[in-house]
Formats: sequence, structure tokens, C-alpha cells
Amino acid sequence: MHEELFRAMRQSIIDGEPDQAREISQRALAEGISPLDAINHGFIPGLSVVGEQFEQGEMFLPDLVLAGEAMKAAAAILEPEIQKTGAARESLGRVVLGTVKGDIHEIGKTLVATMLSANGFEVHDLGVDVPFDTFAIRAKELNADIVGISALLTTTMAGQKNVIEAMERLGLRPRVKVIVGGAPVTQSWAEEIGADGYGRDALAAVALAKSLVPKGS
Ligand code: B1M
Repeated sequence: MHEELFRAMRQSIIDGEPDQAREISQRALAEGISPLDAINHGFIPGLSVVGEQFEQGEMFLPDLVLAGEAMKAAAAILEPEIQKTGAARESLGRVVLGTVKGDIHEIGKTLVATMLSANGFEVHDLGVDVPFDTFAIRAKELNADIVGISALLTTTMAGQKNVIEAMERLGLRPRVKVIVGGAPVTQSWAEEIGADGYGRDALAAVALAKSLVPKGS
């Protein structure tokens, strides 16, 4: 029924048009489309197209930047709506989350933060390009239950292991759980580096986080 709107969402990302992405997001909400459906079925498929075309040399870095800006414009409208569904609930646990050093991809990490917070977690988002030690230091200061580490590049994935090592040095492991995610990350990578779990997407990250804290089960 909403196929045309989903197509327009995808196209606004491919064209790198933040104004269009914003306007279509507002229209989607007015038409009763759930904000998560708009993100998952409308906007993210647009980013996949841009990623593929970039890889094939048909799109270039400025296209990637514009697509990212358009996605952020849509997220600025949609994520607060997701957030509202989680208001005024008892906290399930405290999560420190960020994208690892050397990596400035923020869209997926922010979506994970939004979903965790909408599902009852207290989330401390450290942002992007976060030094390994900072994850560990903030987790200790905040007495966190979980540290979430996002990485979108094959070259920065290794940083997830560095964060776990920094947490070990501060004596936080195994009490503080670690979840990892991001496009190149896999279950077997999570196991290899000694993380407690891997989230394929934001919904999986929430399910995983709930399974790792006593109040979530
Ligand atoms: Co970048 N980029 N990029 N980029 N970029 C990718 C990741 C790439 C796959 C594109 C491609 O070649 N096909 C490729 C990586 C190749 C690789 O290493 N395997 C790539 C590259 C090469 C680069 C640069 C090196 C390009 C250059 O400079 N030559 C450069 C690196 C900069 C750096 O970080 N140091 C770069 C830059 C950028 C922009 C800044 C321009 C922009 C980001 C803008 C921003 O975030 N503000 C950008 C974008 C937009 C992309 C693509 C197109 C889209 C990423 C995205 O936001 N996806 C991407 C191609 C692609 O992924 N298809 C690409 C949507 C988002 C919702 O998904 O982030 O995967 P994702 O998050 C998902 C899951 O992975 C999971 O849940 C999320 C929601 O479902 N998840 C977690 C994520 N984190 C999690 C944490 C968890 C659990 C689950 O627990 C803690």
C-alpha cells in the first residue's frame, strides 16, 4: 500500500536530498507508517544502493556524504518518534555505546542507541571515532552493564578487540558485557575476539542486550 512512499524514501537517499528525506519522513508518519518500517524498508535500502554503486565506482565520496546527510535528516524526524514509545519505563540496564576509533560511520550506531533506549536501556552514546580506552573508562565511571561497539570498516573492526582488552585492563570483564555490530562484523568475529554477542541489526542488538542483563530476561 505504501510502496510508492517507500520508493520515494529510497530515492531521496540515492539522490542525496536531505530536504526530500525530511519531507517524506513527515508524510510517512502522517500516513501512519511506523518510523522503524520507514527506516528499515525505505531509507536503509537507499543506503545499500549507494554503497553498492560506490563499491562499483559508479558513485563517489561526495555521493556517500550526501546520502549520509539525507539519512540523518530522515533519522532526525523518525528517531524521536521511536524514542517516545520507550518513555517512562524502569531502566533495564546501562549501556555505553560508540563507533570505534578511526571510524566515523554513525547512522547504524545511532539507530542502535535509539532502539536500546526505546526498549528501556539507559544509553550513553560516546559518538564516533571513540578511542579504545574511552569505552572502558566511561563504562567504569558509569558502572555500565554493557559496552556496545560499532565498526563499519574492515580496517576498524580490529578496534573492537582493542576495546575488550582495555576493559580487561580495568578489571571490567567479564562483569561488563560486550556487544559488537556493524556491516562487516559477524558472529564468528564476535566469538574470536571474546565479545558476548553480535547484533546483526538494531532489533537483534536489543534482543541480545536484554538477554545479557538480569532484568531483561
Ligand atoms: Co562509508 N563505507 N566510508 N561512509 N559507507 C561503507 C561502510 C562501505 C561498505 C561502502 C562500500 O564500499 N560498499 C565501505 C566499507 C568497506 C569495508 O571496509 N568493508 C565504506 C568506505 C570504504 C568508506 C570510506 C573509507 C570511503 C573513503 O573515504 N574512501 C570512508 C571512511 C571514513 C571513516 O570512517 N574513517 C567512508 C565514509 C562514509 C561517510 C562519512 C561519507 C558516510 C557516513 C555518514 C555518517 O555516518 N554520518 C558513509 C556511508 C553513508 C556509507 C554507507 C553507504 C552506508 C552506511 C550506513 O549508514 N548504513 C556504507 C555502505 C553500506 O553499509 N551499505 C558505507 C545504514 C546503517 C543503518 O547500517 O551502519 O550497517 P549500519 O548499521 C546497522 C547494522 O550494521 C547494525 O545495526 C544497524 C541498524 O540495522 N549495527 C549494530 C551497527 N552498529 C551496531 C552495533 C551493535 C549492534 C548492531 O552493537 C553494539
